[in-house]
This record gives sequence, structure tokens and C-alpha cells, in this order.
Amino acid sequence: MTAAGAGVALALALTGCGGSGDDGRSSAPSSAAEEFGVVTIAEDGVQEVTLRTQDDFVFTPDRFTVAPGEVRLTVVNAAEEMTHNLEFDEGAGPEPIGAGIDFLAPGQEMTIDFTVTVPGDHPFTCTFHTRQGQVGTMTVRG
Ligand SMILES: [Cu+2]
Repeated sequence: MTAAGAGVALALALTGCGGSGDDGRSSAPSSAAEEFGVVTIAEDGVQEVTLRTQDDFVFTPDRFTVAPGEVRLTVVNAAEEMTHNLEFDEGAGPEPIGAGIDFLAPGQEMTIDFTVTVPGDHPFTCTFHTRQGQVGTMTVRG
């Protein structure tokens, strides 16, 4: 890619990022500034955390820690081109079993709710990019 091309791509990425978060599409009212990976408690008492992914095959951040109970996880795909997903490893603990996000197109975000009861490290991955190292860990406090 040329330097000019890279500049354009970066500008598009920044625009896409700023534009997609504020369009009111999200069902949850976003309180204040959303910090990725920071666990907050929603009005209904559920732990909320948001991860971001982009074109570089990483979850940002790639680990977060919650207490046992209900978790509301949002993944924002700020990528220009890459489609991602999020799947917990088999036996990783979140219920319902198979909780995850099947398909997240560029610019899309999705929120899932699940329950965790088993303390420890619960790995997750983007199954499209496991080979590129797109994995993460949810730690449940004991
Ligand atoms: Cu991916």
C-alpha cells in the first residue's frame, strides 16, 4: 500500500469509529464515555463491559475481569474490512452454553447477556482469526 493509501485508510477508520458509536442504534443507553474493557454496573445491576476489535486481529483489550453473576458484553467491530466473531471456548463457563457473537460485520456492534458462575479464566476467541492470535480471556473472580 502507498503512503497516501494508508493515510486514506486511517482517515476512514477514524471516521467510521467516531460515527458508528453515536448513531443511537445501540439499545443500551450509553452513559458517559465508554471505556473499552472497563467493567461498569448498569442501572439494572448487570455488569457491563465493551470490547473493540478492528482490522488487526486483536480484541481491545484482550482480557477483562468480572464477578460471578450476569454479564452484558458488547463487542464493537471498528474494522474497515474484517468480519469478526466471539466464541467462548468449550466448557469455558458462560451460560447459556454457546453464548457468543456469531458474526460481526465491519462497523457493527452487538451485545450479549450471559451468566458466569465458575471462578477462573475463561478463554474466548474469534473463530475466524484464531490462527492470527485473536484470542482473549475473561476472568471470573472467586
Ligand atoms: Cu476476527
